[in-house]
Amino acid sequence: MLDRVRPTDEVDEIIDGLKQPEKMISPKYFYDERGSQLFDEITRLEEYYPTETELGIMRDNIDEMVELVGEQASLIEFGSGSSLKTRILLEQLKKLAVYVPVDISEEHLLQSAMQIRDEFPGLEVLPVVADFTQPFKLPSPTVMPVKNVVYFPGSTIGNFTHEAAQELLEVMYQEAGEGGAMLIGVDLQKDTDTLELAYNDPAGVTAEFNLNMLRHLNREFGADFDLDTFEHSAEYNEDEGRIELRLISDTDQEVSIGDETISIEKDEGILTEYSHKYTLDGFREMAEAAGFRVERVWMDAEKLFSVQYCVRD
Ligand code: AVJ
Repeated sequence: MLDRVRPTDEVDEIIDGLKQPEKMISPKYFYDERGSQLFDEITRLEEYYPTETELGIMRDNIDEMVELVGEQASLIEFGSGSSLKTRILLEQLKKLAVYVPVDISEEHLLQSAMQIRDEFPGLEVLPVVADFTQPFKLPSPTVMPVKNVVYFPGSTIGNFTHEAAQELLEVMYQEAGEGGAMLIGVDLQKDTDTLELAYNDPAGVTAEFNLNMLRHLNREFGADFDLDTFEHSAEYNEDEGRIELRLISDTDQEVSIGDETISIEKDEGILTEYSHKYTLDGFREMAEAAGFRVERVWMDAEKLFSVQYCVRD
């Protein structure tokens, strides 16, 4: 009967989140096909400054980045490497030993690895299917790398709580290995209006992106959320330095998923994403606690976003 419904681990995880005192669903459920398209659309919005700003920082400082990465490095990307930022880097890093994209979604990873191979014929590309929040084994490239450089663009680190981000930085430190480094995009704290506008675009694309998560859960995990009864909310929590995305129920209701029925009250929210914003000092402290030294920070003129090169001492 439920043969269209996917693995129970994931259903269990979703149910578990909905049973917490504050209901939550992991942001990884944003990204079905439509969700990925909507995110793409978000990155092209005037109000959503991070993508364009990070791209600008990459383009303006690429020579210095290439110099720091050096020759015969292994570039290990946390994430599938489907972005334009990765291409800018690969385009300029002419003497890379190997490029290693790491992602949990095998299909997406292998597809984007094939594309990268196509676009960069001389480059060895060795994708690794793994959950990069846990230590994983690196592949053996044909050319022995001089050092490992972990690349983590897009301020994806912002999705993690400080505790989880700290652990992730420690995994990056391990994967960087002796003499290794990390190149990471980190979004910065700024005025509340700018931040809230970036996640409440007037065209409603972010709202659609947020609501689409429920459509995804309905289709893939047999839930029965009524999308018309939820509203998008994105607020900046100044104390925590993070944008918080929620879906707010406009009525008392029950939702079923798997064998469970979940009661949701009118005005109750389901937390769908944190997007942490850092200060330079705040990020440096965490990088240092993981064993890195921040060697170079590049920013745009308005200091909206940073790209940081951190070395393992
Ligand atoms: C892909 C996690 C970096 O936090 O800005 C954009 C996701 N959510 N608009 C972010 C997102 C809503 C994005 N990250």
